[in-house]
Amino acid sequence: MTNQEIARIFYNIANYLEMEEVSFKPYAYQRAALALEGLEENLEEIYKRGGLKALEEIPGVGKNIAFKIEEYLKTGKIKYYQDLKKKTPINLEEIIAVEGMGPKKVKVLYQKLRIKNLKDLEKAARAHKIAPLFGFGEKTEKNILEGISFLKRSKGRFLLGQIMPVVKEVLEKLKKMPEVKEINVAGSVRRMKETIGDVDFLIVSSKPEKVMAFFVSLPDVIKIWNKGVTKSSVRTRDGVDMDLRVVPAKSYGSALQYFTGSKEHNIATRRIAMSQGLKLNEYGVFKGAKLIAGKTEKEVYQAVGLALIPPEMRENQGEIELALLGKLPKVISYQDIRGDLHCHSNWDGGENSIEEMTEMAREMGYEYLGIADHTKFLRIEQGLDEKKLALQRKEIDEINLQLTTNNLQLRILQGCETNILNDGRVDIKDEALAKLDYVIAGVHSSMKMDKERMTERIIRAMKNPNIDIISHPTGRLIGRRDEYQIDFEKILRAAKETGTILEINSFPERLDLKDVYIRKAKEVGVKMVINTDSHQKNQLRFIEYGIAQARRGWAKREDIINTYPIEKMLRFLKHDN
Ligand code: DGT
Ligand code: CA
Ligand code: CA
Repeated sequence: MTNQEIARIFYNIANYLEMEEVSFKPYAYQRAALALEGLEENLEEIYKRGGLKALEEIPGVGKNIAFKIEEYLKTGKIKYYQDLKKKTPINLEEIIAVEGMGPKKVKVLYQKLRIKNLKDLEKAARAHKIAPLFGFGEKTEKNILEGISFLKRSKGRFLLGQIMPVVKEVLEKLKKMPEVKEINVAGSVRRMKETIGDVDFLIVSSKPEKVMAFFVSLPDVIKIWNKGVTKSSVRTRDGVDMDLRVVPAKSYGSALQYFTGSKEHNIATRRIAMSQGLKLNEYGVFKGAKLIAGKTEKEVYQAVGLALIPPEMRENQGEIELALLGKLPKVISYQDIRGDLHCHSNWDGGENSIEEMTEMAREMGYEYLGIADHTKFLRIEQGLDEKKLALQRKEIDEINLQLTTNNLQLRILQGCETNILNDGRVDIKDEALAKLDYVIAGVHSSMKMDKERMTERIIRAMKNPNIDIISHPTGRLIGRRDEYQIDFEKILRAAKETGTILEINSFPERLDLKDVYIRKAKEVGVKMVINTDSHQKNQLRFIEYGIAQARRGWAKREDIINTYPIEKMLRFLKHDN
């Protein structure tokens, strides 16, 4: 939003000026920034309505500052600010974000210790170089380190799977209010990105004050950053920031489009609009001053000549070009999955019995469920050996018999998740594997191999005719562990040749394959399966996150084998396709 952007620039200008010990001027910029932040009306509107003169009527905005606002509205930047930034090689904004740091302190730190950014600051504080400086001391140094550590924590992004339950709960509560006419979550949550910075809600309301009051007093709110009529921001107990914006009904679609992002997608769609002599912003699509679309997202996209693009695809990765040509792929939907092939039971130390997992699969309306317990190499997880697999087979046969007797469609399949050993063999005899309905293999040890060996290791496993699926193919744990070193293109070629299925693991911290790899696999025609890797029955619900990643990777229904009825799915699994 322009008002906030300009306010932020003015705060920065004030800080630069303060650092240079200019008198009075910093105060003028701060006052203006404060005024802009609190404005109800958008600066673009004000300017359109009354030009420079209208800008000058804003309290705290004089002639000089009004000129700068005009410059920003016209060019997207303010030269005075650019010059200030060029003159000082310090990332002032970054350092000042640390609690207790102000422009004057930053100046001293730069003069004495050449501290230019947050990294420099942390290094100096850790090396105890700050405490001896005049006017600083032990306590300040400690505060700086604490401030930095807090910043890092609060800057940390959340996993989609951590955020989603919170989002759903808030949505439910707000939806129940009669004053809420429309509501949706926007931003990265709506795009189902693997990690989330903050949550953005959008509503249409007949009584915004009432909704805002309710929102900021939700039981989990521990801090109110801002409470206004059109926007409120809060932080929850878990450290999640949430914004709630109220928009007029006639702009709901365009606001949803704008706040869903991504920013890159928005910039590109706006350019498309401009090329057609139209203007697109969060208020609508305009031809001259006339609003021609804005109520729904679909009409907004249509007005600029685009098909409606699924939120998960809005990353400006080529989707807009396809939408222009009417050639968007029809991506898999959240209802398309017929079963889950990677679930653990209490046989290998999972939480629930096969029966309990079966019950949950019924609740989810699945047609099949694959139990794929760990095998013997993973002793900590009580991996199954050949004998135990045979015993488990009996239990599964029995459950299937009951299901059939009761005329239920669901079928339980027996798989297993074997371990790919260092040389690419797996830890169960082939005769035992051949008796199972299917076999998953995954890397669970020696993850730091060099690229060539790791690639060969996985390819060798794929070449085993008994192995049908590779689980979590790149091994990453979001925010904790990088991918293994692998040559993904080579892995894809081998998967194609051997008919091996690559897993899209839905576990919130895995999401592996990730979106870009899914797209590559799809492009070369490698089939995938969306699994949850559940170790507990409720985790079967994680499937939503896997489907979301598949949509972000533009996968269609036919790219994913567990969208097929069981017989066809099994044919793909056993690679006689
Ligand atoms: P996050 O919160 O970091 O996970 O990511 P987003 O995408 O939710 O980003 P956020 O919350 O900063 O803003 C929500 C949406 O608003 C964003 O996806 C696109 C739109 N937006 C924000 N800032 C700008 C901007 O400067 N220009 C444009 N065109 N759109 C923006
Ligand atoms: Ca956001
Ligand atoms: Ca936001």
